[in-house]
Amino acid sequence: MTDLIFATNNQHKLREVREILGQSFNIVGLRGMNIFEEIPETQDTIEGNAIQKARFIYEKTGMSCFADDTGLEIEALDGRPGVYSARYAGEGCSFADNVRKILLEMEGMTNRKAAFRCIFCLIIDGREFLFEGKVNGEITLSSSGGEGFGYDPVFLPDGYRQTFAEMPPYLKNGISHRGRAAEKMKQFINSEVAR
Ligand code: ITT
Repeated sequence: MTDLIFATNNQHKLREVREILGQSFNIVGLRGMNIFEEIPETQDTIEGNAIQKARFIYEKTGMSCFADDTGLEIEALDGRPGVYSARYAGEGCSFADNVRKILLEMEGMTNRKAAFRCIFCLIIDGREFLFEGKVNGEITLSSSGGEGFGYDPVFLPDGYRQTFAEMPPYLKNGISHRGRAAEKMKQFINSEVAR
């Protein structure tokens, strides 16, 4: 069993990653470590924030850990909300506030192309490794579905007729940005670390 701390305060991400990595990994979230403080996320790239979050927790605990930073990049909005996806509608905003804001900004736009991009930063014995996962899709005209979190109700992955929020979790995890990044990290750990 591989023990890893997941440097996240987002319980949805924690649930997804546990499901993707499976039984041979023991993934402990920050609550499980009794860490309740906000981790600084002050970089202006997704990579930079993933590294910053993972380093913060590694320095605090000295234990193997990883972080996930994710952004929704919308072509017609010049890549926004991107690295600012979490607080796009302002400090303390809800997922619904963010969704409302992008739907409003995109009103009347015909180019609805978007992608979720996710970077995992893994730190083991002080060594850092990055893994990327990306999924292309479109922003729908309105929200639908009650699964998932964040922008899932308005993200329609290419090749599917359901938004991420309309899919059962296993289906989203099988094709999502996070699923792809986590799968790469899993292969790396199984082949390079856990031999
Ligand atoms: P941590 O930093 O504690 O991990 P966070 O929610 O702040 O949690 P991010 O900085 O990566 O995470 O923020 C990305 C935001 O993008 C997140 O708050 C959601 O609104 C959205 N997001 C991330 N992953 C998503 C997914 O799989 N589906 C839909 N929206 C997602």
